[in-house]
Amino acid sequence: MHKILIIGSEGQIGTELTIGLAKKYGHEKIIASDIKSETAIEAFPVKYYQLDILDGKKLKEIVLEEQVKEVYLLAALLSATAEKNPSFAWELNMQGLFNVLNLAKEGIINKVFWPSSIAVFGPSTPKDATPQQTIMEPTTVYGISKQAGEQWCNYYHKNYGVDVRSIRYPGLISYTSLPGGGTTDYAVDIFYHAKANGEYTSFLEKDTALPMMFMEDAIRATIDLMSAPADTVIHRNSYNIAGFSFTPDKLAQAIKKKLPEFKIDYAPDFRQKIADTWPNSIDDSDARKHWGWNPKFDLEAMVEVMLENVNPNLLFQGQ
Ligand code: NAD
Ligand code: AKB
Repeated sequence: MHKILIIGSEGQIGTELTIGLAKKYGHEKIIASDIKSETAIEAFPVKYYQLDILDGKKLKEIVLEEQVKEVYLLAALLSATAEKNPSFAWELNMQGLFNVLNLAKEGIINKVFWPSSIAVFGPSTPKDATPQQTIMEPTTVYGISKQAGEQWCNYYHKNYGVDVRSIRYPGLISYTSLPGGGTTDYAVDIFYHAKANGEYTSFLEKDTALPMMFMEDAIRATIDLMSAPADTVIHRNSYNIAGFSFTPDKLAQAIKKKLPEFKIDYAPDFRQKIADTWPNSIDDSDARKHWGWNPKFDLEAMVEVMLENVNPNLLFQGQ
């Protein structure tokens, strides 16, 4: 019975993907790992290892010991954090990927999931309905690492037959754990502040439109892509997928419909410059055609679920 390893299981995506995979395949098939000393995942407990993805030797030991055949690599520095430490971000985001791809090249594992991002696009990319294949001149270290990572995934697939699959996630919105240092984090933070004290100061301008998605859709997309027959996965760099797009103002209006007293103001910081280089909206027709992608959540449905479920205590525990 082969097993599935998640690296970066304690993060915003990892906490929900670990549970999603455990529900689908059974908790005994799932191994979670993160640089953190212990796991905070209580629902669907799975075996957990403390692992630094830069430690290729320990990674290989765990993979062999547990007979892991499939790896989901989520450990990375996100856009805002990466700008504060570009050389470490490059090392973590690239070397982590090589450590996993090389296990596949050696035939030790069979399948890899590695997430890319809308950050692969840059100021010269068409901003609306950004196509799958287009100009990509990212200006952040995060975007450069994701674009290079995409090319390496394609290279390992074409030259070594590695079955690697990838999605360019938009900004992801969820309530189970806090986001980990991205430019789209405002769209999660806003719900905690709306519930805690009815107001929020956005670090992006009122009219900055960005592509976003509710986490449940992102997890379903990830599991569907990884379960799709190999010959339907045509793009081996990464797939565009889209949920919905909004500006801070539009999100605030949607929250106000549920919490009429809610107030927002704006104090853009360094993340504005990053957001200004990213698309407004994404064309995901190839993902729809090739492996049946179809989002379920729109802005209103997402706002309703978030307001119902965010626990403001989580925000204040992290301070
Ligand atoms: P996150 O920051 O919430 O989680 C990353 C996890 O990796 C954390 O638990 C962290 O402890 C762990 N980690 C950090 N360094 C590590 C190391 N050296 N070894 C092992 N674990 C380490 O990030 P996330 O939002 O869950 O994102 C996961 C992946 O998805 C990243 O590659 C990110 O670029 C990509 N992505 C995320 C989003 C989003 O909106 N969340 C959007 C696009 C792409
Ligand atoms: C970030 O803002 O860095 C991430 C992403 C879109 O890649 N949420």
